[in-house]
Parts: sequence; structure tokens; C-alpha cells
Amino acid sequence: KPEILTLGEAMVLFQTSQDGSLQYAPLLTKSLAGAESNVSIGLTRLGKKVGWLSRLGKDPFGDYIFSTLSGEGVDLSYIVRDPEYPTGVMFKEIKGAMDPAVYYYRKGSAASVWDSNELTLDMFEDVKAFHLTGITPALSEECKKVSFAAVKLAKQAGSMISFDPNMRYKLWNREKARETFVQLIKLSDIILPGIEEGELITGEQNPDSIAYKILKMGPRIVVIKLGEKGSVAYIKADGDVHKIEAKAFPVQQVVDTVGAGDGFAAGFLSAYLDQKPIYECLERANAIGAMVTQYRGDWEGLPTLEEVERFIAGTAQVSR
Ligand code: KDG
Repeated sequence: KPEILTLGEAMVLFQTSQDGSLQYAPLLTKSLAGAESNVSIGLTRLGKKVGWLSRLGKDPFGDYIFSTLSGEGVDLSYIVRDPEYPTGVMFKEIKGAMDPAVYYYRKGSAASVWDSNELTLDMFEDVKAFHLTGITPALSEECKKVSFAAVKLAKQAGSMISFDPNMRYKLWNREKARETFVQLIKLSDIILPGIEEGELITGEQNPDSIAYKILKMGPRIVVIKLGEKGSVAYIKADGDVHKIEAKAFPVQQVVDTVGAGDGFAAGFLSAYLDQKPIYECLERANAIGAMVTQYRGDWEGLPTLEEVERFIAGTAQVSR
């Protein structure tokens, strides 16, 4: 049985094979995208047993996502294949130095018509950590219900809840997002916002104020991602709050920032579940975030445990 569960939609991803706009791109390459499936792959590569809860169309793209994730070793026992609604689609446009632009074709997808009754308590039995992101509740009213139902079941089963707000402006507006984020934060143990998401949630601008406000909502740990400035964790312990910082790893050239946050989450959670000191959890998270930006895809650059440890130690791999 998996020790970690994630829940969310994965889509087939088409991206330009060379820099430039989608309008003029003659060729697109096929891959897959999805914050929670990325985290599942990341955790699996780090040696964890991970299950992914989702719905896919009964179509070739659904087959493709299913076989890729199963090839990565992610437990897909609870995946529902929908004969009526299709697998979602996403396009990514990489234009040089700018953050990539994404275009979603996911309204009415198999995952967006999820019925919360499909989730049951036995799925969460023996699960140590349940990870979800703010993308799922943004997909549809049904998906919002599914997010809350999953958190409730996970809590009932005694698992820890990890929440990454993952704000997607193309899916909903700030007000709606903030309201839902706060509700989910109140039910979660570990929160993993970027600095901008922290601002959106609390109205504060500096990491300390953001973290204190979020901790007041209930969680035990807040980890704020600061991009090239690294990350900082705030932990409630013995009626006090401990602050721990870790520097970012330098990267030669950022190729694609999408997926870095998912790698960060996989790194932090895996180390946390291994009961590593918080500094080491941040270090592993920062390292994986940096490694992922070196790849064009969202998840292809996710490292194994051995690779990330070598990256942290700064020792080169013997490759020929
Ligand atoms: O975190 C990376 C994701 O943004 C990407 O893989 C696609 O899940 C996705 C989304 O909804 O943006």
C-alpha cells in the first residue's frame, strides 16, 4: 500500500520543440503535465511508495498518461477511466527568457467531472501523507468538493495533509482562490506557498509576516519558496515558532521553471517523512527545484535520491 497519496488532474501536454510562439510552431512534442502527478513521480524516484488519485478519459491520451505513470512506478489502483469525458489537454509555449505560457483545454475533462462519492476511506488507510494542490479545487465545483472530501477522509484515516496553493490565474480569480486556500490551509499540516501565493493568502509581503499569519490558521509547518533566494521554513514547536533557512543552488541556465515547485514539494516531503532535520528537507527541496529548471519538461528532470544527493554534495557523476 502507498505511504503517500496525491490527488489531481494530469493532462497530455504539447509543447513547442523550439523557442517561439504556438501560432507559428510547425511541430509540437507530446508529454504529460499535472502538478500532483509530477509530485508523485518525484516522490517515487526518491524511493517512496506513492499512489495517485485521478480520473482519465478512456482515450489514447489517457492510455499514454496511465502507462507513463505506471512505468514510473506510481500506484494507479484507484484511477477511474471515464468512457464519456476525455483526458484534459495543455499546451506550453516557451519563448526564451520569459516564463512559459500555458493554454488549457480541460473544461469538461474526465477529471473535472469527478464525483466525490468515488473517494472512500479505505483508499487513505495507512497513508502517512496526503498531498494536494490549489489547482484541483479551481477546476470545477465537483473538483472543489472532491478536494475537501479527500482532505476529510485523509484526516479521518490519520494522515498528515500537505498543501501547495499552486495559484493558477488562468483557472480562477484571486478572491475565489484566497477563500478556498484559507479553508484548505485550516485543515492542513504543511503549507508550501511561493512568496507571491503567501501575499495573496495573507496580504502580507515579507516571509515572516506571511508565515505567522498562516501558522495562526492552524498548520504546523509553513515552507515559503523564495526562488533564487532559496526557501525558509517556520515550524511550530513547544509553543514557539522556529525559523530555518536554506540557500538556493546556483543554476547555469534556467530552461523551464514549470515543475520546479512540484520537485520542491517532492523533495521536502520525502525528507520530512524520512525524519530528516528541517534544514536537510529544505536543502533537498531547493536542490530538486533547481535541477528541474534545467529541463524543458515538467517532470523529466526529477532526480533519483542518489542523483539529488550527488547534486547537493557537488560531486560529479562518472558517465563515461
Ligand atoms: O506545476 C506544474 C503544473 O503547472 C503543470 O504540470 C500543469 O498541473 C498543471 C496545471 O494545472 O498548471
